[in-house]
Amino acid sequence: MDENLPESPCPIQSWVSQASACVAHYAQGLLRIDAVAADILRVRFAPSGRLAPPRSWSPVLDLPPAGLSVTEEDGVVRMSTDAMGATLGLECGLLQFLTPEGQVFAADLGAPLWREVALEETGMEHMPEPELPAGDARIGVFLQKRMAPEEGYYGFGQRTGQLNRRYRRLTNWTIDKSSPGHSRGDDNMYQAHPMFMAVRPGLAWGLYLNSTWYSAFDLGAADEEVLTLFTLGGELDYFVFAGPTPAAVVEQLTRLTGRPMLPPLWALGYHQSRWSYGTDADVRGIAQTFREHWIPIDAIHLDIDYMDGYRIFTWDRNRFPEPSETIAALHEAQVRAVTIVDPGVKNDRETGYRTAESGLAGGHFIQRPDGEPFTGWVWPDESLFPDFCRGATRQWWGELHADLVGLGIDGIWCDMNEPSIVDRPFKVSGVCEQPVPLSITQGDDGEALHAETHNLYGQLMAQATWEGLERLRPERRPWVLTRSGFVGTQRWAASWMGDNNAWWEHLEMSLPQLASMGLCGSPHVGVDIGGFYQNTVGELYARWMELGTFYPFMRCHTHCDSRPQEPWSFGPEIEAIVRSAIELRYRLLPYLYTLAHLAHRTGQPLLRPLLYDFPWATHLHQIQDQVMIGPQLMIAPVCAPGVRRRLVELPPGHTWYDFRTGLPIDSDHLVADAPLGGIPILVRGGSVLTLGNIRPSTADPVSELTLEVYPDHNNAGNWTLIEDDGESFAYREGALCETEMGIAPAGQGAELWVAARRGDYRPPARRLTVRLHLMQPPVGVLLDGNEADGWTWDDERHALVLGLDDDGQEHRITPRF
Ligand code: MIG
Repeated sequence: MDENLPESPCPIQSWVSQASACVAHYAQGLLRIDAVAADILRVRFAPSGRLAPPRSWSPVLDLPPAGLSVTEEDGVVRMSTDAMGATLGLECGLLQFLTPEGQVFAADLGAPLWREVALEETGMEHMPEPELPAGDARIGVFLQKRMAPEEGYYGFGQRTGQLNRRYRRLTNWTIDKSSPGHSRGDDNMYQAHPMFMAVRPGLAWGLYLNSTWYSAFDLGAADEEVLTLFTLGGELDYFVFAGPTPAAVVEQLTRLTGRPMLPPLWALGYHQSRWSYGTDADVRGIAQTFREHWIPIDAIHLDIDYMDGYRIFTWDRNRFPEPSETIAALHEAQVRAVTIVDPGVKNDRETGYRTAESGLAGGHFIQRPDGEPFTGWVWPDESLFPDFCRGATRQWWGELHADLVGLGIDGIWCDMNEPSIVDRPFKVSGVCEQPVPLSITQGDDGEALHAETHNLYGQLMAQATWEGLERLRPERRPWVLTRSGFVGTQRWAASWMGDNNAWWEHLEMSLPQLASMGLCGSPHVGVDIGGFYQNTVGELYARWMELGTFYPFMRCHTHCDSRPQEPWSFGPEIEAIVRSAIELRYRLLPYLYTLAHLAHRTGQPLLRPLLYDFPWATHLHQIQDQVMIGPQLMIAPVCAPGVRRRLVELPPGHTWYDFRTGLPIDSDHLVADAPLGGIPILVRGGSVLTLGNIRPSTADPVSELTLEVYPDHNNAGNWTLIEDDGESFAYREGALCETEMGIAPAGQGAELWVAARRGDYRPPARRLTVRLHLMQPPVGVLLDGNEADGWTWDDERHALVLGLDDDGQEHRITPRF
């Protein structure tokens, strides 16, 4: 890589300050720094001296710019906003960033460099053309920054391997990581997130490399203390987030690239899938068996076999004689229906296949330079591929969902959208990948090369789908699941991590994987519970379901060749464990749904690594087999067979409670019992955990709400339960119900206060049970200052229990000792 490096672009010859920007000219190349917000600086460097044109499909939103003050002193240009600073040395051309206190981070080690890059030097495989397209596409830009010795590097989106990626080299290019699935040493997967946060004692800062081209991070792999940013495309464009905490970085990233969508409530329930429940009878049978076995469920997924010869937006009428009746039967059983849709449109011009015809007529498919549509092979054999970079194509794609919406389909599952394409029919031997040529142009007027748009294929498909559903059914929030994605996909879709294996290693890997997604602003994630490839066994299935209870997106899914993977498939003992795992999911829904609202407001992930909530507890940052679920719960799953106990680290500064026994633990760690069906679940002191009753599906309202109150040392803490109708956009106009509640000191103990409800949404009438966990039984209890009767003391769980009607008024429950 060191050969033919250009001369340094230095020195900087001139600079000017504009409203919220500083533009500097190197001897060769242009540098522009924009304060897109007080806590987000954008840096662009173009060796050619001209910046790339804005793209309609850019993942970055326009934010109101912030003030940037720029001064020069002793050969250094100093820039500052209210929340961060930067300095640029005029002679050396080095840029570095500063906290308001003057702490340096993300400091350049050299000026940016660039040179022509050969295809073989990249990680892009199986490309149909021998070289990168001519021009900017093959100009790689490099920038080296110093890695502080104590910094860990987290995020990077959908990855295998460890939470902390320091010392690795990672590339960003979406591919179908298909059979036999992914494993630990892999690099690219289905989604690309050129985004990370660096965490050191006292400071977290973030970086988003705003390039949809092939790009890479070297995180000290080549040189221990050197971070290298690399991208093709002839321009380096990156955003630096000031932090200073991991939570602040995620907030900044999602302010810039969009907040996560708010899923409908049902989508947080349990989903059952396999490749495929392939007939009307299969689908009805699964729903019915769930009901007969009293196992809660909210959704069943229909994989590719519902279609007629894999033609998207059609049904196989032998398997599903009357799809509307199949869907109605599911709805009757309070089960939602999700259908898969692949981007490949069968290149069928003979049989009056409307999707192909209307797409060809509208010019919606990716075209070769000769004007003929590009084709490749997928499930429907030779297929055409929509150009989702075009606004009119996204519009057309959205409308194609009208029939599915008309049938009552509740959600759309976008698969194969990396896009995944091969060179011949799947059944013919010797199948090879056949990616879209990088030199093909996409977008309105062919504005961009596929080399630039490739990584966005899945994101734009998800966007087109979400927007289509929104237009077709504006009264309901769309729900879209996507396999491929990019930074920004969170605005439109949930995602799963693709084709895993029924291996303990993959159960374990799901934690750093999903935690990393959350740090990249994509909170609604899950993996195939039980494993996709290969046959799972009862113990692994039960352990996975116990963990899956806490996945933001909880779905069991498996390959067409694997054995049945429904909750009852492994005998009554496993079924009982799995039933209670799913029941716990339903009890947690009021909490999880509040977390989904918080994610929608600030990006905060539902599932997150310990470093997110305890950035100051640096000794816990490498822990990846325990995660937080929101700020109140911590789980410690079992990730190996035969294990019935495990070590649990308890972050300092809090009393922790065992969720099952309700009892406090006074230590910084614990060797916890973890029988099958009983993975350790801990509650942080200071929490008011809101639990609902068990119900067959979210179609039944919560009829009993339990407030589990866990006082901390200081008898403080509060929480706001957020509710709405679970389905519509009315929450945007204030149809919300927010109930603030908290813990306050009272005598030698703690009391609970509940504020009056706020907002225009009224939940259905229900009972409220307060369970106040205390060290000793009280002698009496005051409800709103009056002696309460009817309270009890739960001796086993050390809790005072009091029931009342949830009337939405202010209440105070005070124990007397
Ligand atoms: O070539 O639709 O990751 O979840 O079951 C395989 C069939 C295509 C890959 C997805 C998987 C899905 C399967 N699909």
